Amino acid sequence: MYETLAVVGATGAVGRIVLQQLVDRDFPYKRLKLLASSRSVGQEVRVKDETVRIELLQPGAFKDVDLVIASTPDEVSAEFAPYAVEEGAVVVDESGYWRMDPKVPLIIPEVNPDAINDHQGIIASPNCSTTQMVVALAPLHHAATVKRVVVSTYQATSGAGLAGNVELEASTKAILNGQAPKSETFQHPIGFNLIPQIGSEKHEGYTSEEMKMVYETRKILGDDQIQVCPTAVRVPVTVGHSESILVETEKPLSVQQATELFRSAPGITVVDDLPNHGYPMPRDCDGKDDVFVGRIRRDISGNGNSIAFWCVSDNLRKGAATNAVQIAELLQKSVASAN
Ligand code: 11C
Repeated sequence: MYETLAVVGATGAVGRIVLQQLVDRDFPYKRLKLLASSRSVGQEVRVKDETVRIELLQPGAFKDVDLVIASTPDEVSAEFAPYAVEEGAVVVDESGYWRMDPKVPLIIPEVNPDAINDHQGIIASPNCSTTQMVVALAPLHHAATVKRVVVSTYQATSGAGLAGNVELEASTKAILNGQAPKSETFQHPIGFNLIPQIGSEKHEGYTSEEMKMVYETRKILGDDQIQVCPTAVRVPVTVGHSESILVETEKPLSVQQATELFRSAPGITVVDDLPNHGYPMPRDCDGKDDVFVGRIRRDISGNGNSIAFWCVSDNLRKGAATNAVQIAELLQKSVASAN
């Protein structure tokens, strides 16, 4: 067992859920250490039946730590993860910094658990919009080989952290009160709006968020031939990313076969009853750990090898905290079976 667990970034939108998940999932550890930047040092956080004081994230902080779950901006992870590993810890990292490093496994436990055996101290958890899409694509890929994906996302403001939700509320209130809404976290006012830009320009007019969906999907599914055409859009919803996905497979899949594959895949709940208005929506998925799939239908514009569906997941849970804690559970199991 990893005895001393450190959570880095425990006061952020994802870090708070990591702590809650550790309790809810009865994650085994003997000692918990919370680390953060100087802004949060000294704050006390209640975890299960103990009060833990936040300590400074700095070299030396990991000398007594075995396992780290970190939710920080990329530049923070770039700096601390190497010294955490040097000091003897294994880091499960939720930032984008390490994901495409060939030495770093990028893991969704339901999809590619065996990749954990190759870790060299850092294990990355994917971007939220990638994770839910790949959980849904994996059973189709294994049965029929995914060739091409066209995806449009409808991403919640909490993807930008607590500040994103604060801005949505302030922006909505300002507009309702006839005032000019501010936009500091997002590029434009988010109240009563949609913003078709998440991240910065990265490649041929695609944003960094969109290119994460391209590169990370290929790495997790272990297939560089998969073509992904993403459009990532910020929407005025606090929690729960939604995605409209069209997937083309090498072998044809009927709607019934695709539905059966979704139903029997781990981590997926199918909600698909259009006549009775049954389909996944962010409000219903908030606070849940699964990836929800519905509106499964034949691509009526295609040649018989493509399926369209709708996919929703809590971006702070399966898209971030839950996946990271599941990776940590996988590590615990691999350590237990090695002993
Ligand atoms: C968003 N997907 O919704 C982003 C947030 O690479 O982990 C997560 C960024 C990342 O804004």
